[in-house]
Amino acid sequence: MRGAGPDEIRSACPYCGTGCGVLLRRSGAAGLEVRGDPDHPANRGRLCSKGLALGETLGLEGRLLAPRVGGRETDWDSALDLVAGKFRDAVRDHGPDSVGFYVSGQLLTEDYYVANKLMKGFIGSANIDTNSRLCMASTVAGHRRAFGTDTVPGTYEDLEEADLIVLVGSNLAWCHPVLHQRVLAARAARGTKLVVIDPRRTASCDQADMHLRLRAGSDVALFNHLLARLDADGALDADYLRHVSGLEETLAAAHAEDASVTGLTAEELEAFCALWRRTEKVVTVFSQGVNQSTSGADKVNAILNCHLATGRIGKPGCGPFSVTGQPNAMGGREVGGLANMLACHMALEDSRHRDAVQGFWQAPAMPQQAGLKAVDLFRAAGDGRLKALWIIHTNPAVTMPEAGAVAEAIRACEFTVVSDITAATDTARLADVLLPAAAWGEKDGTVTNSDRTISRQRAALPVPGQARADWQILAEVGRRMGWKEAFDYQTPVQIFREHAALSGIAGGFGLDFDISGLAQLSDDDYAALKPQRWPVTAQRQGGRFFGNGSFYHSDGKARMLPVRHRAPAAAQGRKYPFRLNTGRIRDQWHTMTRTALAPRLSGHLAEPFADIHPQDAARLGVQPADLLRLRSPQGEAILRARITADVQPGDLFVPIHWTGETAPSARIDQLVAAATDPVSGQPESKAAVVAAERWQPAWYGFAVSCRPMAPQAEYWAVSRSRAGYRAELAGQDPLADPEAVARLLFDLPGAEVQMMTDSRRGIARLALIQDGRLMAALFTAPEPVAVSRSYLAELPGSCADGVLSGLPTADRPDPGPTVCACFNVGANTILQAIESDGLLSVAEVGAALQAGSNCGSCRPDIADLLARTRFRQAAE
Ligand SMILES: Nc1nc2c(c(=O)[nH]1)N[C@H]1C(S)=C(S)[C@@H](COP(=O)(O)OP(=O)(O)OC[C@H]3O[C@@H](n4cnc5c(=O)[nH]c(N)nc54)[C@H](O)[C@@H]3O)O[C@H]1N2
Ligand SMILES: Nc1nc2c(c(=O)[nH]1)N[C@H]1C(S)=C(S)[C@@H](COP(=O)(O)OP(=O)(O)OC[C@H]3O[C@@H](n4cnc5c(=O)[nH]c(N)nc54)[C@H](O)[C@@H]3O)O[C@H]1N2
Ligand code: SF4
Ligand SMILES: [Mo]
Repeated sequence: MRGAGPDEIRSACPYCGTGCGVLLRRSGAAGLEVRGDPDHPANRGRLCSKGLALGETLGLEGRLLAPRVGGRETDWDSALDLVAGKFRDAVRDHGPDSVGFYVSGQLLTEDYYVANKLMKGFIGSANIDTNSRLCMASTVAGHRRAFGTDTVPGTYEDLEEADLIVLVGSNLAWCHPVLHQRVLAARAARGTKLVVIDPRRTASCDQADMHLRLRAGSDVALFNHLLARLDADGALDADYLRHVSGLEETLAAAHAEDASVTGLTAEELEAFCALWRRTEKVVTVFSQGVNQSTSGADKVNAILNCHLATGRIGKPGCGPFSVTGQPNAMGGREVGGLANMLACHMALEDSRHRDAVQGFWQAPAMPQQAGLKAVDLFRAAGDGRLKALWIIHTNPAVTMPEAGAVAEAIRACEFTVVSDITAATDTARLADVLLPAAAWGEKDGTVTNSDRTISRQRAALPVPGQARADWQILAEVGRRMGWKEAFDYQTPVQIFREHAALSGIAGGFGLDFDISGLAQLSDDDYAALKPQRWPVTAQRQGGRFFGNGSFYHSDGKARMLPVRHRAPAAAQGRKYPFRLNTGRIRDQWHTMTRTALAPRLSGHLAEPFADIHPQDAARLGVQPADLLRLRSPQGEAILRARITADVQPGDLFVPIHWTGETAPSARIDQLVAAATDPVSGQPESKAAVVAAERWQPAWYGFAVSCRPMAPQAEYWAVSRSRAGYRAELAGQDPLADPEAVARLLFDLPGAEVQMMTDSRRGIARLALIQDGRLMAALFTAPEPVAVSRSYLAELPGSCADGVLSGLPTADRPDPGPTVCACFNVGANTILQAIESDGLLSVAEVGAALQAGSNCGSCRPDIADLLARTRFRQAAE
């Protein structure tokens, strides 16, 4: 692979915590070509579908380009004076705890550092929390309980040196695709065993040797069982246990556990324990199936207990490995972005640490205790305790549990500010002031990935409109609140140096996070900074932690912690019989403000859905493509049913990505109760309870259009296609006048309407044509519309022949839903090639069609298609 060319700029991907390096080259006016950086240690040139499509998501469409107050554009001076004034007044009249910041693990370290310094050191409150509360908080709590600090002990190389990788509550194949590719490559090279622990069958199970479909929330029982078995079999590491306290109580708790709550068979449990016991090099990778739970911190400690007791930590190919979700989740932990942390892994509850940070910052006021955690922060905003709230780089009206109440709270709060790059988000719509931020590709700073590697993000595009980098906006407000010197930053490197110097003080206290070796970095050094793993001091550079058995508790030992299984907070019952699991899909990022702009990323799964088991579907009378209505005590949703045995009977799975902008009835966090882990404060996002029923509208619709649509129906979902937009619709009131619906939906007063109706079957098909070109088309029917969607989605803009049949013609075959987003290859194209060319393997499909030959994220889907055709051929 080619190294960086002279016109290429090195940066890092803004999506997941894998932290892949990218090379950016300017192309066209606002365009960037993006490829994987062959020299970056996280990815060595690889990228996944989302990283590869970055270039398609950078246009100015939908961007917030000027400050807005009360919906009106204004200049920076007015907006910033207003924000600083409101925060200053609230602090003066009601005290520092009357204001709050809610920030994001997607902020750059420099942005994050300034936000934390402003709130904790100068406003004097700890009311700054972050979406990492919904993401990493349980791991942070678990690490601190076991290690005395929040340290990820291992490195990515451990994934390649392990002989057994256990994925717990992690769909690595879709959520950290490049790491998954590294795991699969190592597996091919050395036969690494792969175990997936997940109640649901996911793409990560495709190449797994074992899939343990445990009951939701029962991970503690499983790992306690494992620990008890390891003990009974004499497989503990007595030597390493000299560095560990708490063994006896922990073993007692483990032996008392009843593993039957996992729902796994004795054979499954035995096979898993035996594999663990006989494999020296085990890495346990975990993420949201562990963290997002009311026993999240206990799940983390149950996993850490097994690694500590067997000394499988801090050595090549060994260790617990929490993979971070957001690109700078780790950086946020470093700067102390959580309401219960201080900068640089120092502890808010430790007065020596508080004094040291206060002295370093010359800070007028430091909070003495933890601030409000995310769920409580929004409750305080809703009930009037918070007088001013600033939300930066996150979309809580969609992604917080009880999202309906959170939206109400944002609306109710006297003064809310939102910094975003997108003008219309569910959260931005509720704010008093909108501040336009510079986006990825336009700004400079650093991020830290899952294995503690610090990388530079670099600007390659001009900052559009009046947008400013987040750190600049925060520093401006700090200065206007009266702290001119403390926030006198002109460039991000000044902030970076200050952060690195402060970490030296943490290092002086013997803490892990110490990058003081970078505190003297010149501007040029920062410009050229290569990816490097912390710590970075005169004595040490990167590497693993804990191999030598030295930990950060006052006795220098690690702690094993007795933990016991607790069921999820909400109990299933007659009224709410289903367990609602939520998570991610391969090609979308969170609330889709950026990924939904790339047509090829929308082609994989174009509509929100609920996975339901065939038995449950049959019981509820739900047919394929029907709509489902879900109800919880908190709210309700309507989504497409996908009938699949990937979920267990009684479980549902719904993706988190759809919003008021893309599918208002599918905002799933409206249904999720805000039950939180008592230790970490992290919400239980994966185990709400709901009722489900078939939702029978009067009509269903499918529409395509060159231009944005304005759907008005009980159910709708829009997405991007290469030719424009596509939408699913369903309405409760009988459709008296389809043409009137089309006119409203498409707003094309000049277009000629061709219509075909079949009143007996209640079907209508309309094409809107202008200058001989198809502008839009609408298909309605009393049952789910059966047309060839991926074919129709490509038609707008072309001459309109034959569109009303809804079916592909010989010269325009239907590619089917996108499987390979890199080369835009659809399911039908692949199926056809499999059949006509007799293709037998994923590699042969790649050779014939390119599909799956680039990032690899779709290889599991291709394997599925191969299996389906083989199955069909066998049955014929
Ligand atoms: N494509 C894509 N990738 C992403 C993101 C994205 O939005 N899109 N977001 C990024 C972010 S911020 C994050 S945090 C990560 C998240 O990455 P992951 O944690 O891998 O993703 P999720 O889909 O949230 O959940 C993982 C799995 O937990 C399982 N699970 C649910 N309940 C339980 C349980 O009780 N026990 C166990 N063992 N498993 C359970 C679910 O079935 C699901 O398959 O992804 C990152 N990467
Ligand atoms: N039910 C359920 N809920 C969940 C989860 C789940 O698994 N299940 N997962 C949770 C997790 S792990 C996470 S991390 C959260 C994620 O949830 P959020 O962080 O709320 O979602 P995003 O869509 O990433 O929001 C990022 C916002 O920042 C804006 N933005 C982009 N670039 C910039 C920039 O440079 N500056 C500024 N100021 N703004 C920018 C985007 O337009 C967008 O509005 O969701 C959580 N919610
Ligand atoms: S795996 Fe994909 S989303 Fe994650 S950092 Fe790499 S390219 Fe970006
Ligand atoms: Mo996350």
